[in-house]
Amino acid sequence: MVTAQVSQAPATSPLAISERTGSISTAEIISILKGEITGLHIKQGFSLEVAEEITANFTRSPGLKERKDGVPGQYIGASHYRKDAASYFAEAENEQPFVDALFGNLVDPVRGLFDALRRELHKHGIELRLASSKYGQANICRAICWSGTGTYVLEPHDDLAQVLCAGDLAAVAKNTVVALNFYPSMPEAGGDLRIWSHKPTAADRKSQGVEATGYPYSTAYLEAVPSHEFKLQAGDIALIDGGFIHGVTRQLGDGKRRLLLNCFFGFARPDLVLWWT
Ligand SMILES: O=C(O)CCC(=O)C(=O)O
Ligand SMILES: [Fe+2]
Repeated sequence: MVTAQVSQAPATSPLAISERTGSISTAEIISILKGEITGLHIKQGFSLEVAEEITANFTRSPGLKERKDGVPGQYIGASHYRKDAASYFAEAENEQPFVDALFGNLVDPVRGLFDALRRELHKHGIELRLASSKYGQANICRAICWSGTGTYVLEPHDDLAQVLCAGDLAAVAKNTVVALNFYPSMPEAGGDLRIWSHKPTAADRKSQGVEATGYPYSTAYLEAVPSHEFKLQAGDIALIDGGFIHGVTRQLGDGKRRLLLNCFFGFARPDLVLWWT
């Protein structure tokens, strides 16, 4: 007798997407933290002049390095991905001057958002701070140009597995991990952020062999899952629930590079929100 192989399609979770032009508000950011919105795209969310200066500072930075952890890209700053607290916070301390130099004497839009959110949460008795340990303190953001060569410059992944495996931050992964992205430079076409209607469970990760990393999910796994594409331009801001699978489409043409400033935050306790990279 032949037993039919039933391959189960991943369970879909609905996406709640909000896209508009203008200034970001702390109320919207808090909606993502609470899991009410899955993705928020603010077009022209920060100044193009600032965006250009950050891009120029990135390009000429002596701190610019090639990633060596299996995710192709060039970066400034530190990533908790596949690291324990000791290595991550030590790296963040070393990188601090290079991250600061990205902003030179500009009024830093990432710090501006952090400060506004901190003030608002404080009114509700909630503290917002950079994650830290005896080894050091997280940076406000990291800057990255992805350089994958397939369909995606950054393969489909979730941002939760890396947090679950980082012992010091694991408490945050029980809640929404918000990924905050600023785009100082974007190509004319492509380089879009695609988010799939699927929030993998531990069992899903295990079935895909990505328990420790959440990266990468195969095209075959995502084939039947609906998705949404954020069409991004320089000066845009995008926030997503990082528990949903997302990836970045290939850049078309050889115009401007795609540069991203990225960080994560989430509730570690009902009265504490931590921020890291
Ligand atoms: O480059 C982007 O738009 C998304 C980046 C991202 O998903 C990440 O850094 O984990
Ligand atoms: Fe991500």
